[in-house]
Amino acid sequence: MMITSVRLHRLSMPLVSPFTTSFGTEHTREALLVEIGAETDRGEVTGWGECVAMEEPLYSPEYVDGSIEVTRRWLIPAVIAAEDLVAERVGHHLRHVVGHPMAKAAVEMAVLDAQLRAAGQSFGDYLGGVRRTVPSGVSVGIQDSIEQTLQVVEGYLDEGYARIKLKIAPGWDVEPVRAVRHEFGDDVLLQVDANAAYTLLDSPTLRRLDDFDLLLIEQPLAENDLRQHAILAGRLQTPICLDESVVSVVSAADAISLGAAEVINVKPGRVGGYLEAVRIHDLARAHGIAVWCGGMVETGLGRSANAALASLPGFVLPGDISASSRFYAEDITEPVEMVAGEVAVDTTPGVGRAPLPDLLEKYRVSRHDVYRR
Ligand code: SMG
Ligand code: MG
Repeated sequence: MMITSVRLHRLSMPLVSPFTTSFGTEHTREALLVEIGAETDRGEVTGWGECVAMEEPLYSPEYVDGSIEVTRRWLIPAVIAAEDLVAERVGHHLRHVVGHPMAKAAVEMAVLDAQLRAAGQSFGDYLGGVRRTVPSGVSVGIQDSIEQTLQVVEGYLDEGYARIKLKIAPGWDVEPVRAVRHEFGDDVLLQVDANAAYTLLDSPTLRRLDDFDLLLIEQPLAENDLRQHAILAGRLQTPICLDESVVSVVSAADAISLGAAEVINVKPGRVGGYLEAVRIHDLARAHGIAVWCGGMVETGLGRSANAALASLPGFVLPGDISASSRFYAEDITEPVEMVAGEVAVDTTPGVGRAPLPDLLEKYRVSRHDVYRR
């Protein structure tokens, strides 16, 4: 294909309620979308990608304004210069730029969306999905009180979510988990996410979580602490799942061989794209390591693409793939719905959803016309 135009859209979307993690509180999602116009042998198509970098570099080093800059100055010029552009080679064309996996992932997603729209193939079919719906888990932020936590969890269970993930931080761990287990019983699929807030010295506290039959504990220690995660794994019964630490298939291979991860949270943005995400899925599956699809508070665009990824056979645990309504009163695409604990995988060509023009305009704070042929 030949790229004929590239536009970046920076959006500011209010969240239905503040989302607090061990690293901060979000009130809005500062989303970044990549729109690529392309000429293919089957005509003109538009492809959309979503960059999952957050407003501030607190979850990972990337942040929205930096992603706009690196995409505009280095990533787009590199793909424009490529001959015979196909999605499978985007990663290769961008390999000289160090880091910035979330920005690269968004460019690759937009090219892949365009390519699949032209080919008439859905994201799920292309990636190798084997399910029509995927189980929908919900991520519950840190609340002001145990009482409020129980109320919020009850609401999500009543809606039908298949799994609850509680965000934890030092001082907010054993008690909320105990309360939720006690109130809702042993059948609730329950897990926790620390977003790297602990150190190995906290292992006595973390070991107390073994009493609550959690599916996993996600990213207890810092991003670079692979060896320490392996040591912690020997001290806990609760399986350790890595999120922030796994930034590529190489780091997934390191984590698996070190015994640092019994489970991996796969987020396409964090690892540089959906194609690298599939490689991690394949590697983990070959090692008998479970994976599940993480979430980055995506709009309907990224949410739909994540559901497609989660339909691959190695995604054996419910993902952080909730309904649009979990975060947004109004999404910029047709909203993603959760029905009886499942989200349907879109089957129309490409990602299957695109921003609705008037909503895109409503929530857009800036537009960057990066390229026009
Ligand atoms: O999209 O459902 C979602 C959010 C899931 O908790 C979630 N994501 O570390 O896994 C994680 C966090 C990263 C974003 S926190 C603002
Ligand atoms: Mg996480």
